[in-house]
Amino acid sequence: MHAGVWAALGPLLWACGLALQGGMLYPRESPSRERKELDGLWSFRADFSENRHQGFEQQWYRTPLRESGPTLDMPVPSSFNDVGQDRQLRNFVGWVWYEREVTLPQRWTQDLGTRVVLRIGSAHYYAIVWVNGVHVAEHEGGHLPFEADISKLVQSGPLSSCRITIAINNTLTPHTLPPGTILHKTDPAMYPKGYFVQNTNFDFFNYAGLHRPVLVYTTPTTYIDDITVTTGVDQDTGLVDYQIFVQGNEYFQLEVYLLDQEGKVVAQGTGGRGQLQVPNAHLWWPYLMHEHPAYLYSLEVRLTAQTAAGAVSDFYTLPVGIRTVAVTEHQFLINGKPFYFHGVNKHEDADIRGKGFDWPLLVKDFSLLRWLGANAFRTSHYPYAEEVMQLCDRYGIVVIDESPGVGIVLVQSYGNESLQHHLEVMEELVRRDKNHPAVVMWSVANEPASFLKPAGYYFKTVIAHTKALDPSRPVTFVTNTNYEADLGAPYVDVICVNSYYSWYHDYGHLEVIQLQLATEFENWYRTYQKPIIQSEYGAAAIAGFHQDPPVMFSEEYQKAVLEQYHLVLDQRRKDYVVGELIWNFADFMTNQSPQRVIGNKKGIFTRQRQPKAAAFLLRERYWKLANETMYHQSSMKSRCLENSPFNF
Ligand code: GCB
Repeated sequence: MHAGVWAALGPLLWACGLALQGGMLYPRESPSRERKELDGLWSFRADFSENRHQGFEQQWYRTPLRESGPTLDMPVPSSFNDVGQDRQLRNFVGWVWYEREVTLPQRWTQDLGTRVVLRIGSAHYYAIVWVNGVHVAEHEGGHLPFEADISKLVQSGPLSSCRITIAINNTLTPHTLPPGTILHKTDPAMYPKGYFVQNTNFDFFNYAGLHRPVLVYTTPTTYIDDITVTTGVDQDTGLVDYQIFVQGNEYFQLEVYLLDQEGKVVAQGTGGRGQLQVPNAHLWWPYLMHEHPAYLYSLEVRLTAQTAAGAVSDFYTLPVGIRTVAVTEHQFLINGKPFYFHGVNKHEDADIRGKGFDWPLLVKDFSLLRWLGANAFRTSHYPYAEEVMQLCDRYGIVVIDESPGVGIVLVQSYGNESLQHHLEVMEELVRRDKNHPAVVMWSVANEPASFLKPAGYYFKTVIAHTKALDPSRPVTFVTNTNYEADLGAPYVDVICVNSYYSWYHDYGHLEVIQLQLATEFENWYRTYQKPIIQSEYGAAAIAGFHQDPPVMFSEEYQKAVLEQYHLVLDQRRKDYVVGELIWNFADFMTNQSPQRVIGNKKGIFTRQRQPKAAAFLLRERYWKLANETMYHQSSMKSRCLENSPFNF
C-alpha cells in the first residue's frame, strides 16, 4: 500500500477485527427510557493538512473545536458535501471533525441507576468518538449504527454538559465495504503536490458525514439489551418465538405481552425465551396482497430485578409482524402464497442533504411508492436508515436488505481481511434488522466480480454465515455475471440478476431486448433451478428530453426499454421469475464522468421526485400486477380495483 494511503486512513487500521458486542435495539421511549436527539447544527472542520492528520497531532478532541481553528456550522443529519459552496469540501477525502456541546437532564447525570448511551445512526465511513476529550468508541462502516455507554463520563463530575467530538474518515480501501483505492499522481508537470484521487467501482457519489440521527438515551443499569423474534403460522395460529437478553444483573424476571392493534393482550409469557401462540392471528401481509396489509402487534417486554439500590424495572416495546417466508424451486412465498416483487431499487440520495436522513423526503418517497403500486424495494447498495425500515413494516413494503458489499471487483478485496470485515458487517446488519417483518431476504453484495477464483469460497462463506445468523430468511447476492462463470450463484436461494440490454450495448436497438432477456432467463433457470428476480433493468432519461421515434436519453426511449422487458417478464413470471425491480426509483448523484449527466438519470422520478413518463407506465403495470397476483380474496380484489387508478 502506498504510504499516502496510510496517512489518509490513519487510525482506521487500529480497529480491524473489533468484535460485535451487545444488542442494537432501536432507542424507544418507555416508562424506563428517555431519549434526547442531537439533530441540528454541529461545529465542523475538515482536516485539509497534507497528511490529513493534523487533527490527531494537535488533539482537536481535547478542547472545544473552535479553539484549534476556524469551524463551520454543519447540519446533522446530512452529508457535508453539498451544503456549502466549497468545491474542495465537496470532493474532500480524509478526516473531518464534528463537535457538539450537549446539556443533559440533571437526573441522567446524578442518578447512578441510570445508564446513559450515545448512539450514532451512521457515520460514513470510519468514526472515532470522544466525550469530554475521552475516547469512547470507534466504528468501521458507514451504514450501520453504533453506541457507547457514556454513563461514567457524564456522571463523574458536577457538570451536566458534555462535549461530543466525532472524527470521520471517508477513505475507501480494498478492504473496506464498499471497497476503493487511493491513487497518488506524482508527475509534477501534470498534478499539483500531494494530488491524489479516491477511485471506486460503484455508481453513486461517496457522500460522507453524520448521515443519520445522533442521540443520547437512557436505560436502567439492569436493562433489556436485545430481543430476537421469529414468527411462524400453524393453521390459524400465529407463533411468536422470542429470546430476550438482559445485561447488568444475573437475577431478574421477564414478562412478555403481545398486544393487538386495539391494545388487547392476545398472548403472554415469562422468562427469557419462549413461544407465544396467537389464535386467529392477523398475519403481516405485503401492501396490495391483503385488505389489511402490514398488521403489527406490539411485544411488550417488562424486566424487573432486585439490585443493591432496590427494585429496578425496564420496559421495551417491539413491533411484531407475524408472517412466514419460504422459497421453492420457482416461487417466493409469503405466508404460503406466491409473492411477486413489483418494485424499485432506491438510493439514500437527495439534493443538498446528500445521504442525510430527512423525514419529509422519506414520507414523499413512501407516498410515491404507494402511488406507483410498488410492493417492494431493495436497499441498493447499503443498509438504509432504521426509520426507513420501520415505515416498510408499517406500510407493508417488502425489503431485500442489502449490505454495502458493492463494487467488490479487485482480487485484494477477496482476501481474509475483507472477508472477516464482510462477515462482521452481516452480523451488524442482521442484529439491527432481524425483527423487521418487511425484510424478507438478505443480499450480501451487488455485482461483485463473482467470476474471480476466490469469489466462490468468499461468497460460500458469507452466505453460510448469514444463514447461520438468521435461518429464517433466504439469502442472495445480485449478479451481472454470466450464468456459466458465476462462482457465487450455487450458494444463493434466489438468483437476482441485473441487465441493461439496449443500453450498455446494442445502443438504440430495442429489438434485441426480448431475445437477449429470454435467453438469459432460460440459461439461469436451466443451470440452477432457483427463482429469479430481475433485480435491475432500465435506461437513462433526462426529464423533459423528448424524441420520437425513441432515442437514448429521451423519456420515450426509457419507456420503450421498459415495455420490451415487460413483454418477457410477463411470459416468465408464470414460470420462475418472481420479481422485477426497476433501476432506479429516482435520479441520483454519482462521481463525475463523461457517462453521467450530473448523476445517474435512470430514475423514473427526477431527483426532486417528479415523475417522468416511465413512472406512469410502471404505475399502470404495477396496479395491474397487483390485481392479477394478489392473494385471491374476493373482497380484496374489489377493494384493490376500487383504489386502483385504472379500470381493468
Ligand atoms: C448497475 C449497478 C448500479 C448502477 C447501474 C447503472 O448494474 O448495480 O449501481 O447505477 O448499473 O445505471 O449503470
